[in-house]
Amino acid sequence: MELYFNPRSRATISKWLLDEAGADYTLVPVDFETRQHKTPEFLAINPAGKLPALVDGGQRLFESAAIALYIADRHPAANLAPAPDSPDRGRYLSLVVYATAQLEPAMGDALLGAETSSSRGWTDYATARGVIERELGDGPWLFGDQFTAADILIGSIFIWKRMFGGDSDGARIDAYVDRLLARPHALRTG
Ligand SMILES: N[C@@H](CCC(=O)N[C@@H](CS)C(=O)NCC(=O)O)C(=O)O
Repeated sequence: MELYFNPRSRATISKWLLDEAGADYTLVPVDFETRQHKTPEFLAINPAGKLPALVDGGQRLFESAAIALYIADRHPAANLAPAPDSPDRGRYLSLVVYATAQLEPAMGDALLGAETSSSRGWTDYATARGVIERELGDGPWLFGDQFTAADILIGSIFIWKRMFGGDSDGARIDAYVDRLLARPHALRTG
C-alpha cells in the first residue's frame, strides 16, 4: 500500500490507521507548496486533489473515512472493525462516516465562529459532541473494550481541536482524548 502523505494533513489519520493495523505500507510525500496534489498524476488517484489518498495494487481510494474502512477490513487480525455479520457493524459504519460528514464540519463551524445551518447537513457542535458522548458511554472506546477505526476517525477530530487550543469538551471527552493520545501510534502532525 502507498499512502500519499503530508505531515500537516489529514493523511496523518490514515497513517495512524495503517500503524494500528500493522500494515505493510510506504509513504509517498506530497508537497503542498509546489502543488503536487493538483498534478494530473495525483488527480488520477484523487480527483478532488486532496490528501489523504491510498493506492493498494489496482485500488485507488480517497476520503479519510473510506480509507479507514478499507484499511480496517483489509487487516482483520488487527480487530479494528466489527465483523460484517456483527450486530455492531451498522453502528460502526455510521460512526466512521459521521466523523467526517457531521462532527468535523460542526467543529469547523465552532472553531471559525460560523453559524450552523441545518440545511447544510450537519448540526451545531454542541449537539454533535453530545452524540459522541452518548455513543462513548463509559468507554473506554466507542465499542467498549474493542478499539476500532471509528475511534481513530472520531478521536482525531477531538485531538485536532485540542491541538488548535479549543476549549475543554467536558470530562468524558477530555478523558477519551487522553486515552487516545496515550496509544503509541496516536495521531502526530508536522
Ligand atoms: N473530506 C476529506 C478532506 C480532505 C482535505 O481537505 N485534505 C486537505 C489536507 S488536511 C487538503 O488536501 N488540502 C489541500 C487542498 O485542498 O488544496 C477527507 O477526509 O479526506
